[in-house]
Amino acid sequence: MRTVAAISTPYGKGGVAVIRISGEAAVRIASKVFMPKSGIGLDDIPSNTAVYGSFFDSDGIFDDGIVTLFRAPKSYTGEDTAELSCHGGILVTKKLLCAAIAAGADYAEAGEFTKRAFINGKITLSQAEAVGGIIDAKNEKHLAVSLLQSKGALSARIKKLSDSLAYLAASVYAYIDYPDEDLRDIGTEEMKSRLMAIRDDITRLAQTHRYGQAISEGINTVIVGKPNTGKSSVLNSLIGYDRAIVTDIAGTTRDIVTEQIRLGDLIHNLSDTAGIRESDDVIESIGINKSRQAIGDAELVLAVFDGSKPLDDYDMEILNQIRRSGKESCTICMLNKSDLGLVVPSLPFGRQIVFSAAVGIGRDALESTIGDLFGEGDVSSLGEIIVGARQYAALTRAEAAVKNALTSLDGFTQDIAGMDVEEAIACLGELDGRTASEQVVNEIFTHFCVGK
Ligand SMILES: Nc1nc2c(ncn2[C@@H]2O[C@H](COP(=O)(O)OP(=O)(O)OP(=O)(O)O)[C@@H](O)[C@H]2O)c(=O)[nH]1
Ligand SMILES: [Mg+2]
Repeated sequence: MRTVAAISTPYGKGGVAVIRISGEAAVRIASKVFMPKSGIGLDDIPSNTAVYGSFFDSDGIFDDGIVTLFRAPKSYTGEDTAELSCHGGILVTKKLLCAAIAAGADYAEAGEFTKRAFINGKITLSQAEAVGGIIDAKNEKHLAVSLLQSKGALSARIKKLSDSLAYLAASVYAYIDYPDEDLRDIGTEEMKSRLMAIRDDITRLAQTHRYGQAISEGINTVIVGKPNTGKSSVLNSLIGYDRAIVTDIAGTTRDIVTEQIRLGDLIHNLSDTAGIRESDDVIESIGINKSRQAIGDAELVLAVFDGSKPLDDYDMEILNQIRRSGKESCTICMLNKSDLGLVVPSLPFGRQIVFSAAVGIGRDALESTIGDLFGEGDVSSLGEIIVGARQYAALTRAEAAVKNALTSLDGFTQDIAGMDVEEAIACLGELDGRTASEQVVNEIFTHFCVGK
C-alpha cells in the first residue's frame, strides 16, 4: 500500500502544525526530511518516541521541530507512522509536506488515516464514524457519545446482538445438517422467545436515534402561526439577535428564515415562516404555501399564538393544519405576548407553554418541554445511542429481518427462519463494517477532513 502524507492540523497560522505520514516507507521518508539533533538515525529510535531535530529539503534546513514515531501495529493506522511537528506557519507547513512528497510519500485522501485504521482492523466502522463525531461535535453530549463510541461502546453492543443471532443460526443449521449428532435442538418456542428478546433490544436501540439525531444533525423545528403573533420575535429571542424582520404589520415575513441554534443539549434547525392566513398578495401567498409545507416536513412544530387574546378562526385553522399533517404529538403551543396579560385558551392538543419574546419569559419551559419530547429518555448508556442515519438504516433492516424470522417460525420450518436470522446478522455487520460494501466505506470517509 502507498505511504501517504497530509497536514493534520487546520490550514492557517498556529503555534504548531502536524504532518502525518503513514505506510511502510513512513520512517524512511521522515528521515529524508528530518535530522535528529542527537545524531541517532530514526531507524534506531524505538516506537512511541519523540525526537527533536531539524527539518530540511533540497534547499537546506528550514525549521526545527519534533518527530514522533509509532511503529506498526501500535499506531493509529496500524502502519508505521511518523508525525512531524513543525512551527504552524503556512509556508513552513507546506514546505514540510512538499519535502515529504518529494521523498516518496503520496498525498493522503480525506479520512485516509482513519480508513486505514479500519482496513487494518484497528477500529470498526462505527468507531471510525465516532472519530468523525468527535471532530464535528458542537455540544457536550455529542462529544461524550462520540468519545464512548470511538472506544467501541456501540460496537460491543452490536457484537453482542450479532453473537446472539449467530448462536441461533448455528443451532438451527447444525441440527438440520447433522440430525444424527447429539446436538441440542433449541426448539421453535425457545427460538421464538430468544428472537423476541433480540427484536426488543434492537427496537430499543433504534429508538435512541431520535435523540442521537437531535444532538448531532439537529431537529427540524418550524415556527408557525397566524400573522403578527410574534413568530419572528420568538426566533430572534431564541437566537439572541435580530435575525428576522419584526414589525407590527401583519404579513411581514414572506420567505422562510432558518438558523441553527442549541437549546439545552439539543440542536435545532429553526425556521421562521410566513403567518398563515387568506391573502390576495401573490408573494405572501407563496410564503403561506411554504409555511403549510414546512409543517408537513417538521419534526417539531412551535405553534405561536397571541396569548393576550382569545383564539380566533385563524388560530383554529393553524391547529387544523397541524392536525391534517399528523403533527399533533410533536407540537408545542407557545402562548406568546404573555407580558400583555394572559388569556389561557383551551387548546385541543399540543403541550402548552407561556412565553414572551419581548421580555424573555418561557425559554426554560420551552427547553424542558422539548427535552420531554426529544430527550435521551431511558437510554441505558450514552455510548449506545444511534447517531448516524446510515447506522439507523442498517439497524432497522436488521429489526425487519428478525421480525421476518419470527413470522417464518409461525408458518414455515426453522431453516427458513434461519435465513432471516442470517440476513439480520448481515445488516448488523454492515452497521459495524464487517460486511459493509466498499462503496459504503468510501462514502463514509469522504466526509472526513484531509489529515484525519
Ligand atoms: N408585547 C409583546 N409584543 C410582542 C411580543 N412578541 C412580538 N411582539 C410584537 O408583535 C408584533 C409582531 O411581531 P412579529 O415577530 O413580526 O410577528 P410575526 O408572527 O412574525 O408576524 P408575521 O411575520 O407578519 O407573520 C411586533 O410589533 C412585535 O414587537 C411579545 O412577547 N410581547
Ligand atoms: Mg414574521
